[in-house]
Amino acid sequence: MATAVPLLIPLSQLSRAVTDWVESVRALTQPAGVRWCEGTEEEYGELTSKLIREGELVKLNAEHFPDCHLYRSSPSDVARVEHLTYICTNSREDAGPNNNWMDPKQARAKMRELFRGCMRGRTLYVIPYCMGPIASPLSRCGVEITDSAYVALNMMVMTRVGRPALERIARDGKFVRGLHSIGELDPNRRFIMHFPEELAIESFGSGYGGNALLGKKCHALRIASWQARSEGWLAEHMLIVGLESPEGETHYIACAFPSACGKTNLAMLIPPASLPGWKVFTVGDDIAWLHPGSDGRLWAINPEAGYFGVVPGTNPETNRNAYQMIRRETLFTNVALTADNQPWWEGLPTGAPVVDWQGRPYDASKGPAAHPNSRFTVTARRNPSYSPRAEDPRGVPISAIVFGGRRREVAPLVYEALSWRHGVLVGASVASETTAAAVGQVGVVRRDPMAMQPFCGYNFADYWRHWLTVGARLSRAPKIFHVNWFRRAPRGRFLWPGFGDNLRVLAWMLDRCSGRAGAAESAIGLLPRPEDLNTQGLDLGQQELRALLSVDPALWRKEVADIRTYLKTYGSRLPPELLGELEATERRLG
Ligand code: OXD
Ligand code: MN
Repeated sequence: MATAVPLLIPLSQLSRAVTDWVESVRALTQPAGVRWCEGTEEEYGELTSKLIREGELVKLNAEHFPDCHLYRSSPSDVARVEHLTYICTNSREDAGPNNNWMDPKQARAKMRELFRGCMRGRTLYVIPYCMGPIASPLSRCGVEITDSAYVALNMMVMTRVGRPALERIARDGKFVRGLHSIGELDPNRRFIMHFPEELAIESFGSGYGGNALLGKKCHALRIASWQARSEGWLAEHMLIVGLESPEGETHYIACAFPSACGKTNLAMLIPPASLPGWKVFTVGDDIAWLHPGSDGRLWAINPEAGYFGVVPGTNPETNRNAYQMIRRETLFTNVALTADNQPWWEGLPTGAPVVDWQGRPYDASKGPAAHPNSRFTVTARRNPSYSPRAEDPRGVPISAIVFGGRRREVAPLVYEALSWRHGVLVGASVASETTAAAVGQVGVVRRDPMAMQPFCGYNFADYWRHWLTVGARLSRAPKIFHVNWFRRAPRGRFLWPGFGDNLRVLAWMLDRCSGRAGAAESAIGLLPRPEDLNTQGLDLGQQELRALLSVDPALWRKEVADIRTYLKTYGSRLPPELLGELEATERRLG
């Protein structure tokens, strides 16, 4: 957030296209007032005080959590709603079997009726924002209109809000229009609609981050993935992290894991004491925009400016950086409280909850104290491992792309794809157990290609084709890997320690990128031999290591059959290259 500067031209006069749109939304929604957000610290303080006065925010213990607040959402509004999220393209096939589709005219008419008069008695906030460093040619802008001050606060942390964004919009002549109202927070009158052909989003009836902070999933993934295809780049659900080896060589990697599978932890990884000399720098923890550069490499920016992370499980052991980072200037959503008004969540080694996430006296028989999808919102600048390159307008060059899922069995700890084309199949085949980040059953295995199942704004078949096209333009393409930190022993215990020790696997990858590490061929790709992984200082037996690196042909033949059934649902639009790669895997399995 910037500090206030004297205004020369009022914000509301900087871009005619924005002003006209705001006026048409004002006429439809009939708010009591309109506020153009500057994104300054003063404004953040002012909105926070207003919400405290209105009983919507709780100020937390100022000694232990200075400038931290708690927001409690409606109990029926705690996660993304994939079944109410639509891609509204003129042709149904363009949205694909991976999306809910609605005819854009029908969707617009439906939303118009929901939005009509919905802001009476409320303030309409106009939030001009930039996704990505303001001076980067890779960044893109949008304007969100919302009637939620909580959403406005979150957007000020998660994006670059205010005058520079609006100036850029005036120059670019293009922006994503995001209209949001919490409505009555009625799950039966809740829709998240995307109109990629018009660069527009309409979201009604939810205040939850992924449904309401329109710069995040709606713009930076669903709309941006569509824009990226027409402009020749990729918008991906990936963290970006820089790893500096003891020899001083830094590589950046981009990793796609489904929601709540440890992306924030990996992005802020603390090297274990037994791997001295390594340094880790966070560029982003959730979204990457990847552009082919003129040097044949893939360059990445993080379009976000903050973190909207899952709180439960965060502690000094799992993520020391995040634990430190969220001890001041943090907005918590749906955590529990201790007797002295400190936030509390499952996985904290100290303190005890007395009030649960719904504001009721804590009663263990009623479920967890903090909601499993409770969140922190905090500026990236508070992250002790924030990369000095994160604000670089050119982005960072990517050496490796890593896909992963949460699988008890089948997928080994790590393997390397044989080529970019094979890597696209590996990404397209990602499967993972579902988590609390979305409404629905938790723990069921589903296909989540490139971790984009909830976020790809168009037909996956076209998206995979686009991946193949982008790869063909890269003379120095990143290597592609797959990881599974969640493999279990037959009795259910996790085989791999995870967290900081994941660096051991990443170190092997980087050595593969530099041509220094060995690997063994397998039917599904290249795996480290036990001696290729540094396991020094780990309490890991040879048998466990072998289990982690094993590929069971019988299980994999079944997996390949499953993948084929899944890919075939994309019909004739499916790039034949993917089936070709799948057949080659099948032949290797014998
Ligand atoms: C998120 C998600 O909030 O993926 O990042 O659900
Ligand atoms: Mn995410």
